[in-house]
Amino acid sequence: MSEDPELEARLAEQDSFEPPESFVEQANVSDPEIYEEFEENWPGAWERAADLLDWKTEYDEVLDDSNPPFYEWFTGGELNASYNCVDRHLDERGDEVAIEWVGEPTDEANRTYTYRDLYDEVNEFAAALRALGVEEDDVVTMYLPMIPELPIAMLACARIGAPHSVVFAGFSADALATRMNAADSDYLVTCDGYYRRGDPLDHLGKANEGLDGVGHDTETVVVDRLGDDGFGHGLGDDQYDYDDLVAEQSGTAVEPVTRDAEDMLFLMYTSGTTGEPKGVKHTTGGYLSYVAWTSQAVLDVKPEDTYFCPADIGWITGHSYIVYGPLALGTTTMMYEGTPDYPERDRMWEIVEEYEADQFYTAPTAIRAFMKWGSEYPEGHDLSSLRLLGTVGEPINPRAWKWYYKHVGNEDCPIVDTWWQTETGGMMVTGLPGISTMKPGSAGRPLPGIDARVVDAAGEEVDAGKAGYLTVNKPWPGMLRTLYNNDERFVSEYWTEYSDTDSDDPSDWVYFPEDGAKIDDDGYITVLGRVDDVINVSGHRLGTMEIESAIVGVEGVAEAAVVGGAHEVKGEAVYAYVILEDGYEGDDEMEAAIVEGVEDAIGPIARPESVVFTPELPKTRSGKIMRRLLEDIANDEGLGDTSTLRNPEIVEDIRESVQD
Ligand code: 6R9
Repeated sequence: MSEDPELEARLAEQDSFEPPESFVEQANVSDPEIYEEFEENWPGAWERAADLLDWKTEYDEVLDDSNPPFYEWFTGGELNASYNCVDRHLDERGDEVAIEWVGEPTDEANRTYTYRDLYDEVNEFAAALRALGVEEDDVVTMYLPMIPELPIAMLACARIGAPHSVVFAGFSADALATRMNAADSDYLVTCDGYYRRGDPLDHLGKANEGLDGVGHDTETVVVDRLGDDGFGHGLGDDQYDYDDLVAEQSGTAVEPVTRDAEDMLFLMYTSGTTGEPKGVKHTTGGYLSYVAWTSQAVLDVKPEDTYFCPADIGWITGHSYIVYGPLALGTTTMMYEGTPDYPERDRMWEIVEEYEADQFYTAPTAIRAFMKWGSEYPEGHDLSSLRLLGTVGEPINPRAWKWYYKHVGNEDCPIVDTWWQTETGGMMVTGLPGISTMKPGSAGRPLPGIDARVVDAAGEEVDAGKAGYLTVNKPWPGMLRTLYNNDERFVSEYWTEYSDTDSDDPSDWVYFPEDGAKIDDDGYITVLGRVDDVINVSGHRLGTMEIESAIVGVEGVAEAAVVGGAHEVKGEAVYAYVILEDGYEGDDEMEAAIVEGVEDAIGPIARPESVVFTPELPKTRSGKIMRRLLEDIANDEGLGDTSTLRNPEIVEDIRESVQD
């Protein structure tokens, strides 16, 4: 598969691709009628998703929409998520692999959990959590990297009806404390450390620092990941060793508690327009059916597959499409601890080859990095086991799409470009791989049963080719139910722009995801990116307000504005414009202090790509910072309309300092 100029030229010109015949023949979903089926029988067709689960008590109603936007799905139904992801597979698949874990160090053995092993450890840890005092509905926080104890702890919580709140391990101590305080969470599961590009990282030190900022008593379980490489923090009061707790419960079985369909399965904090992260609440019945259904229909997951998504479980993608979706279907899900370039830039392909992965689901930022590194890395491996490729997290440009299609998929695998959000629980706009024509750069049509549209500011659908805003005009089972303890903010964040908030008619309520989009004549949607103050760095959502408040917290900083600017690999990068107090110098030291301030408050992913010191910020006459202008400067795209600007001359000054 070396560079063939003729082939390259053909690919460059081709703007639509049919699903490969070999794929269509075996696809889980191959009948195009499915779109009509959902349209004609809505919401009844959603039973198809619920039918993928084992219910302890059948539900009475598919959808209760009597109190929009507080929709309820599969009401009256009862089930347990841990039972559905583990126990029910034991009879037929007890000896099959549930989780295949690959650590970053290459000289370390992988860890394989069959469904039976997973059952044992989930039960033992569930018993241990109970022994610690965890009761049904207590929020358990997890601050864990990509180690098997993370999904085990999630499933153990689900078993005893304790919602989990997973905090991405790359987030800072402050971020951990904020989330534990917001959820009033008394329990933490964390670990001593993990490996990054060959070096052990001290994680417990960071967790302990976070715990110092938690305003109530806590109990902490610590997983020993590093062994001899650990940092010797020891265990404090109210801290317990994971292995000891599990050993004490050896062989204990815990009856899965019966949960209502609408009971909370987990919380996930995500960035929004204001500084406070939002606690997105997902439920047991609707969420689990939705991720099982989309894993089956879009990722084409079958029980005998080995499915590989190298995302982090600390993000929603990992919750839905490493843990809950694949395990609900009884497949083998892979976990990889480290970075894709360690020890070499072919680590992903080495794993795909060794474990004969059937699917590979990653973010465009990773694909852009692979492309930059060169096609020799995937070409050095036998990737013929792959049947389907997927992308998630940000728009993918056609060039990267085609590179992925050719050099990873060998033109043999459909690509699903899946648009969705933490709030939507699962995929919303994407092709069905056995049915849909693929158009690189466009996510595709909304999935069956999903009523997504592209509208103008007045809510009218826009013509093909015109940019507008994405909306979702009907509820769906995987949707968030509210923001934790904050129904008001739930309504104001998602349900005001296009809804009649006085109405109790569900057709007057429209979900607004805060993304821009356009639609073509075939109904294919191209998502253009966020229209709020959220920056998408390497597929990770970061709030500008959170970053700005971190910068303003640095001594000597008077004011800051943060915007996203285009970045070759990350998609967007953080650009910070900073005004200093009198008497402070915009020197390297100050820049380092600002970068450190951001890393401490949020984590290294939010680190500014560049810090520009400026005497003023461009503002409108009403005093609003003109972010669009700063974005243009970051992207060097000209200055747009400066006529409403209070201080137009400042723009040129900023531009000059960026170019310095
Ligand atoms: C799953 C996830 C959500 C935001 C979303 C949008 C962007 C996600 C995309 C995409 C274009 C895609 N986004 N998938 N943009 N094409 N296929 O990423 O959740 O972290 O909550 O981010 O990501 O802007 O609003 P989350």
